[in-house]
Amino acid sequence: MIGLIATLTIILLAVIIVQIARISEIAAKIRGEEEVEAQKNKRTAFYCLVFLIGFLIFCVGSAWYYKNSMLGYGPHEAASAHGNSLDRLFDLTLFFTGIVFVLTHIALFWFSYKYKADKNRVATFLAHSTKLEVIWTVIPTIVLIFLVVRGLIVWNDVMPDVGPDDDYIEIEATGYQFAWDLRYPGPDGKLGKRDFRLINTATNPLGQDWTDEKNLDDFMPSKIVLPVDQKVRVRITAKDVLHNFYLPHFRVKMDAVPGLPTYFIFTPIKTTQEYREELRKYPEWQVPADPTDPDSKQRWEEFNYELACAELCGKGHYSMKRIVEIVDRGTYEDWLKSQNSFYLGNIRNTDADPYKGDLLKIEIDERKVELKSEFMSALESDDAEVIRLKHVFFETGKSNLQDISEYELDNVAALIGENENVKVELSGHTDSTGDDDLNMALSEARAKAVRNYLLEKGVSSASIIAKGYGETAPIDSNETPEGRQNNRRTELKILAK
Ligand SMILES: [Cu+2]
Repeated sequence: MIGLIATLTIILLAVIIVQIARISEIAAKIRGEEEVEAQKNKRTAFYCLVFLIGFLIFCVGSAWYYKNSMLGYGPHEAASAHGNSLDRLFDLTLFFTGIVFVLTHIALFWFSYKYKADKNRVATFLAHSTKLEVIWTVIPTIVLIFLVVRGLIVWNDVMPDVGPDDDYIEIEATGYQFAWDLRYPGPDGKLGKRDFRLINTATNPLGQDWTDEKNLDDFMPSKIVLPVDQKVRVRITAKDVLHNFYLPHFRVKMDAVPGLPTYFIFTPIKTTQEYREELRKYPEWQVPADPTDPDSKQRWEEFNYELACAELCGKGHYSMKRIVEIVDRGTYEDWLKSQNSFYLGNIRNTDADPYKGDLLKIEIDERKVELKSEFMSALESDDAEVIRLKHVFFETGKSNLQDISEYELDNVAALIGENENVKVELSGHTDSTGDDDLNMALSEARAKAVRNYLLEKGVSSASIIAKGYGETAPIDSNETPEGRQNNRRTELKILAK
């Protein structure tokens, strides 16, 4: 129906235009060509003036109407430390170009009006005017020098790299068609080495070199989380074509170039929640986020900072969005703890792992924390809780401790030493393979070996007893290799505290 009306309207307009043209032709014949031409000129000149006024009102009006949607205005003040200086630079440029824009438009249309065709007037011929040349060279030069110098000052303020003594977090973003791989350095605070020859889409998307220990704790989250008021350096790279790392709310924008690492340094100064509170003051943000569901949360509540790709890099370009969350220091630390190393989750003890079978420093450190919290909660608990000494290993069929057990046992010795009144039982357990009596003897010998080690480390003999349980207290099935492995174990139980 709408299509039909539109078609009819167009046909009607065409007919009207043709008719007007005909009437003008006939009128021209009657009144003479010249007079009609003069009238046409007058009309056009008048329309030029009308257009000028309408156009300028439209420009100012639309800027006013959309002012709260523009970065740098309304609720969209920059959320980074450097952002404000960039915004003011844009304001300054807009001020000068705005003046030029208005003046040139007024001149253009006013002249068209004032000097419309007049048969009594002859054009002035001006071959050269030094004065004019000087004016239109000197004024733009002064304005441009001012803008360029201001720009350079801001550039030098925003773009320098971090110094050796700076306190900053370094993260990494790698663009590819069509997503970002994000990488955080893990507890050591350092990103590990990469080599493009090691890239494997399935098992090693970034080509991390696992022989570099700095890689072992790196993790790859699905969103960027950063603490407020903390300087951040982002390493930016790309794997295939040109992308662009763009955080509009922080005024961060940098090309991600394959083979040429770039970076950007910024300090977020508003948490996501603080930014939402700013938006909340504006009526256009107080409407349901989902227009079809009036009960959905409001737009300001659903707001999130985002990372986008600002390079038109292919047809899936729009999907390169990632959420950015700015939080307080405590929330950030908790989030860090909840993240798991890519290496430990995907590579550890696979064929790609150069440390297959070895115990790693990060595992030893993690275990120390875990053992301490198990020991502490056993101390606080009213039940006699059992702690499994996961990192105590013996030579097969013997009671000789393997060297790597020392970490775990040194930690146990320290924990008992810190709690003077504590009394513990060390128990040895075997699986059901082989003779019952031999298993009992072996488990006793192993428990004693652990006790002896702890005594050597200065634990008082009154606080530990050692006991062998043989195969009598399994915690898993003896039918499977994993079950049997679980049953061969050393445990610690707190008897008194
Ligand atoms: Cu892209």
